[in-house]
Amino acid sequence: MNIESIETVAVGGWSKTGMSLAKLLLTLGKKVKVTEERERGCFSPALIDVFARKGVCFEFGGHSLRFLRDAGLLIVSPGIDLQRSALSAHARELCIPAVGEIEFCFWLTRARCVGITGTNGKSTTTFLTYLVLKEKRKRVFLGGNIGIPFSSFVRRTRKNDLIVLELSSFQLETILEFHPFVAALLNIEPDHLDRYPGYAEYKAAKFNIFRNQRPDEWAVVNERFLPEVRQTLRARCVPFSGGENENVDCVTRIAGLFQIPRETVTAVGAGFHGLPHRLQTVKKIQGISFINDSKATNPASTLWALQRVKKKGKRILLIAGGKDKGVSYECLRDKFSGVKQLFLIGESAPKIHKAFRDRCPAEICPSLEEAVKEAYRNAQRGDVVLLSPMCASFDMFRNYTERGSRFTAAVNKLSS
Ligand code: UMA
Repeated sequence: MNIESIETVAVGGWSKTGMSLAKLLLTLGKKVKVTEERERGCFSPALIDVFARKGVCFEFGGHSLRFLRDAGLLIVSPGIDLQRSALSAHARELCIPAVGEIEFCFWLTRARCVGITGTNGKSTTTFLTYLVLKEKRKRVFLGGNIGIPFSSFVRRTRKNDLIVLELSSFQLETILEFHPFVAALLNIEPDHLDRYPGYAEYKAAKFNIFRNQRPDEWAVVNERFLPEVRQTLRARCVPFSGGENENVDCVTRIAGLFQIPRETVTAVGAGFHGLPHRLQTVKKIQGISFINDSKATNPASTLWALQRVKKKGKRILLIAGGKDKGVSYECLRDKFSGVKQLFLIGESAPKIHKAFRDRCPAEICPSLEEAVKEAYRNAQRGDVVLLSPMCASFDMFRNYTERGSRFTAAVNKLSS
């Protein structure tokens, strides 16, 4: 794509990605227009003003055809579903290419990308991969779904650098030519079924990571999914075992491609104590441990957390619920033996209550803070109060980090 000839670029969504894209486009000398479905009142006026003064035009409260008329390219944030949004119809009518941020940034870099996708554990794997590659290479960048937009650093990347990207299915929906030098598929479990017609479509979006790869590139694939992806692969395939330690196995395979030995992965792993909001111990109060696993936004992720906590022989008081993503919770019914009591919050509380009420005592709480208090009241020395919601956070919080921080604050309040 020849972006030099494009004068005006439209950006869909005024959030982390949209802001970062607007900044990047301004430095590239483009005229920038931002279109956002929510009303202006939802956003910081001061921030809008900073960008408006630099010439950025805004449209809030919807996406109109008129606003896009003079744009030569549309770049969308991952949260925008092009299958449903009016933006795609407008772009088609105006014959404007519509791409995602990952694709656009890929056009701007000559560095090699290591892309990692999967349903669960991809942030941890991506971060660990970044740390391991840093052991050998000076210039390694980290970004993507992990919370650092690619557009925020792409201009600093150079030819021999490495870019480690966590890639969500949303980001992989809107690629055209993007092809990582190493593409890794960690695992796939039902998730985001509120966005996709079914599990097959969700998986297909993930498999896009391999779509444009070249024969001299690498596909690192969990062997459980090999039969399904084999036909898509054009790159050289490196399978890894999809067992208990799939995160570390995957990182070890990626490291091997850069001649980094297993021992380095083990050493880096030993010094890495996990990411915030992922099975993070907040504190112990009167022998009761409080664990923040707000990042668990689907049942498979919560199952993983339950298994880890159960291994230590602890009884669990589980706080769950949030924005339902159309997935079934039934797969967890037989795995609930270690759960002593369930405290439910958010939109999905009635649905989860129905699925588990015959398995363990379950109650619906009006807020996360109330759920924390209730769980504490019911816990005994040696128990674990675990926030592992199985759902997205957007019904009650800005994102999973805000949910995790509110949990931590509520726990801290118990002991103050
Ligand atoms: N919007 C529109 N029109 C629409 C739909 C949405 O204008 O039709 C607006 C929304 O009102 C919002 C913006 O577009 O203001 C959407 O932004 P976004 O949801 O893409 O949010 P960002 O803050 O840019 O965050 C995104 C990723 N969010 C999603 O994929 C939902 C972040 O992943 C990512 O960290 C960030 O880019 C940086 O790359 C979060 C996530 O929940 C962590 N990811 C999902 C997951 O991990 O399961 C995929």
